[in-house]
Amino acid sequence: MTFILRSTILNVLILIGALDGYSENGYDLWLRYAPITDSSLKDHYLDYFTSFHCIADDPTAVVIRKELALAASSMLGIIPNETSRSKASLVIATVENLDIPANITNQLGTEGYYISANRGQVTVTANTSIGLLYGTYHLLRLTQMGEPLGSLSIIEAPKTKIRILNHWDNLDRSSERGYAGFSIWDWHRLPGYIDQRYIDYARANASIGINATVLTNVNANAQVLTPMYLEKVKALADVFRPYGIRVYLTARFSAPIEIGGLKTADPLAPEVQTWWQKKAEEIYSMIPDFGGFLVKANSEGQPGPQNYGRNHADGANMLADALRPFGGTVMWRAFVYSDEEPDDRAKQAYNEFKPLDGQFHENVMIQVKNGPIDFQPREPFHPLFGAMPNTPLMMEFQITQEYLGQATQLVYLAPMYEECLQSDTYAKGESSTVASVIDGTLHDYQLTGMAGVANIGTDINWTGHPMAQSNWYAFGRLAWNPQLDAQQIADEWIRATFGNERKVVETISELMLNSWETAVSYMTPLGLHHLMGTSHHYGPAPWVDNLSRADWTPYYYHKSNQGGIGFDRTSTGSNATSQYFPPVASTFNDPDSCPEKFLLWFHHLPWTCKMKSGKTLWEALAYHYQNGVAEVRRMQAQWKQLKPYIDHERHQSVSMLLDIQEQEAIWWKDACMSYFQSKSGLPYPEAMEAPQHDLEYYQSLKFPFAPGIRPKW
Ligand code: GCV
Repeated sequence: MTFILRSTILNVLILIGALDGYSENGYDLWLRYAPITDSSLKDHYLDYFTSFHCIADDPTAVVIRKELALAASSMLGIIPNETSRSKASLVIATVENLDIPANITNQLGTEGYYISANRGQVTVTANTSIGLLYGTYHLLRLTQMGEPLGSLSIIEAPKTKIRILNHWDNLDRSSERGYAGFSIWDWHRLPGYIDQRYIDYARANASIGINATVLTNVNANAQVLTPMYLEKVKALADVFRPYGIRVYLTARFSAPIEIGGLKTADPLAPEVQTWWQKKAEEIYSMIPDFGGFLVKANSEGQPGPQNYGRNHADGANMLADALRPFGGTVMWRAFVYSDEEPDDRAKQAYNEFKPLDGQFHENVMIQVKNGPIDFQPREPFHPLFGAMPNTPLMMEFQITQEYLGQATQLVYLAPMYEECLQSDTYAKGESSTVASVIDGTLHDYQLTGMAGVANIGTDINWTGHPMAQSNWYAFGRLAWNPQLDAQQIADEWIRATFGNERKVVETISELMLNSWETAVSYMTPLGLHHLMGTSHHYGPAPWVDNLSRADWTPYYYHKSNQGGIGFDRTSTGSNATSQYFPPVASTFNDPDSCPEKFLLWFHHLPWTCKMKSGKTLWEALAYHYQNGVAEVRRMQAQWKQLKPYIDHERHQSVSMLLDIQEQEAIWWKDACMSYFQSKSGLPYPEAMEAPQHDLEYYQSLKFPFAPGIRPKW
């Protein structure tokens, strides 16, 4: 009786569910492997996935077999049958088992692959099992995208060596600038408890070519280097190894004092050097493929070599020497600035690091943020790119949206990454793009890499905002190949995440590709930057001008007064423009040639000066803020049209977030324009919707529990 009642209720629920559409919670990311409903396409894929032959036989091959089974059962309703090579429609084998011409195998390196199709058989081959895994994921991506497999000939190899996520995660599971719940690393239950999330995290990363991860925050805690925590790190490294992912840790420079009982952390002190050498030995005895250390030193209160009168090269080289016997790398961050230094914050990293070019040991890389301030909605490229020919520089992008709408706003970041990567530094004349610095071709770097500050947490959909998954995906794809374009990446991601329906692909693609420019427009148009609220960085607070450090106030960056607005970084101002190569330096230096998107980054200009459009600067500012709001409203309308095509849960979730985004865009416009009006004294242009509240209202807003703030311990 109870059973009958329960099943009746269940049927009703299913019926209601069916009326409402099915639901997905986003956990499967871009590896959804949605059932293929088009019968001819399904028949086509059945031809290739029904039987396979996999020659590799190691833990990575186990992963390949499992992924194939998962994908084929979900997309095609079959479990592929493992058979002999001659009978198989899909062959996955390293090159020594096949007859592959040397001109192809030579291009594959240790992670590349070759996919070919011949007489009804698809072959994935590589020099290594990891290459086979990457090739398998490529094949599955094409299948999810509905691409035919009959005439494939694809040669792929990554353009950078280290493609790494940086988790700003603390041992208490809080995550600095994390907006998707807690850290996924369950330190307390490690090493005994292996969460399924670790495996799915590894699958997701491997599917886009990410091959490394830094588990801990750059604002580091030395405890992670103690034996108890290293056991836990080892457990994670063991899970990730078959997926080709190496584990790195952040090294707190003062660890020898804090956990080693020494009196100093001076990099030139022999006892400090010995301590790190022993620590490296200990780590490698547990984790033989340990990647190395990421270090934030002498920045925002972190200890470093300068505490002992030494420089960054002294500090980095000491750690590098400890790691070198084991093949480890030091990634030393160039994110340094100090309020005790009177020079423009935008210049300080260049000033400190450029003179050290060539002084770093060969297993050191300098990790440079994309722009010279700090992951602002839009920054010009960092002047260090191109300026250190003798030191490998790696890129640091932020995937988590600290300054770009956190987890309430839809902002697809690939166009921003692309703008930076395609910027021409002119370091060696035309076509010396940032991408060519990063992939090592410009200066012949032996070490190359790209880091992304992760946006991953315990939220069921991993990234808080369902659409923010695209930024994790885009980072991985661009780290693999910095030349890819944002549109192609969006297309792949949308098809895997929401399906191949044309209306869905076209609408979401347009919406995503405009979203970054839209956010810049309603937050920090025309080169404005760092207008965000203190500490949490959520929402506008351009009026803040009285913190203990001037360089943490928004006022420092916009300097608006009755006369005008903007930071004068020209030769008559801070002269930051001189850190760029000609002709970039002169282009930025002259307000007439400076791209308007960077105008107020480099120039302090009168409110009434004329823009290229004929508008005054004041009118142009108002136009951008208003246009940003209008564009969010367009995004809402576009998304609404997709209701019949997208499952209820994900559609509803993005709809609600777009409503929040609209409110936040209005808030940005109103708060910034009322504040700037208090300086310019000019009337709002007619086309701008008047602010909903007065300036005092916006100034009174407080967010003491906003997510992602650095814990105080
Ligand atoms: C991890 C910014 C962020 C900090 C971050 C720092 C960094 O200042 O607000 O949370 O610290 O960048 O990149 O080190």
